Amino acid sequence: MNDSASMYSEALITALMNADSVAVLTGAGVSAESGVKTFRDPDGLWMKFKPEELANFDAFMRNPELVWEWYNHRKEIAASVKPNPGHYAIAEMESLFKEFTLITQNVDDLHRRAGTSNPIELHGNITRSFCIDCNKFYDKVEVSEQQKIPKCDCGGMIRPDVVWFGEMLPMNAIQTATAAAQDADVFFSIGTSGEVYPAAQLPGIARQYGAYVVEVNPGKTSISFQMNECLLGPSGVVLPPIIEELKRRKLSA
Ligand code: BJW
Ligand code: ZN
Repeated sequence: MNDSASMYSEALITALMNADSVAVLTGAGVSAESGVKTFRDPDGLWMKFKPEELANFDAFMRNPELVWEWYNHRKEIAASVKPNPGHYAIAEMESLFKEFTLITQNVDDLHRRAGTSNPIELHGNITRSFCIDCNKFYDKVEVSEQQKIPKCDCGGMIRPDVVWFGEMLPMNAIQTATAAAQDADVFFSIGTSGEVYPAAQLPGIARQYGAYVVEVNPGKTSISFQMNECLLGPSGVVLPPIIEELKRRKLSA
């Protein structure tokens, strides 16, 4: 395995030059340079908040007001920050390969805002909500001092459209993501600790099916051992030079 502090290998560039199909899995680390907190880093969200009190359905039923307060706060942060060079480098990859799939665990919508056309959102999207009784989807929900928990036309409680622990991932999303991992010639795992399943299985599936698998992360993770190459550094620093080099080689090929 090649471990390098941000410098990519010639093997990676060769694999990318020969690749028809590239897939990328991202996690919270990709948005860190935009100012969105990760979950499990020393200053991450789970250091301050308990997942069991906020990110599962029972917690929502016990205290919907608290859960909504937390998600409204995060919605405001997501809306106020901007995509960073890592998001933009990933968005550029779309035009460089015959097939490109972006699979994200992030709910902040920053990949779409950076120009990725059809991100597969494994854990939902914080900008959307739905009614727990009739499943009606809402793009915008109103909360106020009087109404701290948004209510549906049917009277049911509305919840954020995110996937909490113990909940199934959207079937179509996980199926498409698994197929993309199986089909990929090169697979990137970027800014994720690899702690949460089933997303954390995807790099291993890609490797098993023959992809060249690359991790981009400032540190080692619990899935680093599955990689062909680990690029140690922030994604906004590591990715842009790879894309620039690839574009240069493709132009002169
Ligand atoms: C940088 C950086 C920079 C920093 N550049 N990088 C198999 C085995 C074991 C357990 C399970 C299993 N299958 C299912 C489970 C249970 C559970 C699970 O995985 N538990 C584990 C924690 C043990 N999974 C589930 O419950 C899932 N559902 C499911 O499997 O359904 C089927 C089922 C149902 C019932 C019973 C059994 C099966 C659902 C998981 C839902 C996860 N939801 C959350 C919250 C989403 C909403 C929200 O945002 O509020 O998703 S939890 C949280 O973790 C969020 C993230 O998407 C997810 C992953 O985190 P991520 O993105 O990796 O972030 P971090 O913080 O962990 O890592 C950041 C990384 O970035 C670090 O490595 C940094 O170094 C790095 N970094 N700066 C690049 N600049
Ligand atoms: Zn309803």
